[in-house]
Amino acid sequence: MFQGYQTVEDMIKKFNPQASAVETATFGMGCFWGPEAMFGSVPGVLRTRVGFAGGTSPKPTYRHMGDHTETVEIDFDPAIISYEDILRKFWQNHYPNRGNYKGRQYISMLRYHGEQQKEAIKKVRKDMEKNLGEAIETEVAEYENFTLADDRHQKYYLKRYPNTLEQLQELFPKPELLIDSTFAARLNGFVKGYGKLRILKNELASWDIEEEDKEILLNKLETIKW
Ligand code: MHO
Repeated sequence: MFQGYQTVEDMIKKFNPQASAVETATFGMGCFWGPEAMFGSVPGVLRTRVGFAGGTSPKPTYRHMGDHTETVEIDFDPAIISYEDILRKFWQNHYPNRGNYKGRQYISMLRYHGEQQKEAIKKVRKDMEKNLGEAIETEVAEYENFTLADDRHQKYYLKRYPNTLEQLQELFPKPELLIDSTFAARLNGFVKGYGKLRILKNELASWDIEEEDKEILLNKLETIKW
């Protein structure tokens, strides 16, 4: 049986597709479980995690979020998917003008990392407003902080499949390994109805990792009972 490893860096080198550059996107679009699954299924997305951002209160948690918002954070390879593509998916997959019916917990929110992302937001926002026929109310500001939510919220839909999770735990025996695994992000999307097994298999073939490690992941796909 595969013995696992000690650090997240080891896991990333072994099992995640290697990217020449990594960019981060931070956003809120309602309950964070769903968008984590959706973005997790997208080729070019390397890692997904959920937490709290956009507020000022210290040490936010799910029960005591203060003025923070449920937030999804993704690391992606800009050579495969652009930040503009991510923004289009973001606005196409939620209605940004619902108002703040539950305080700030579920507001539509973007936190940009750098000037390029800021400009991309302005540009895509204009296109999206044209499509929507109304002004978009998404709150936009510079990224300041992100606090990881407790473990039960990470890859939430995957966690509803204890059998699958048990099999993945052989490869990713610690919570932080599961959080940073590209494979786990894809499966979290898959169990929620995003992505296709056949496409995932093809994508795996393109990952820049050792053949024997690809085999380990493919073998998991075959042995997990869906
Ligand atoms: N279960 C809640 C949403 C949870 S999400 C992490 C509901 O459906 O209202 O906010």
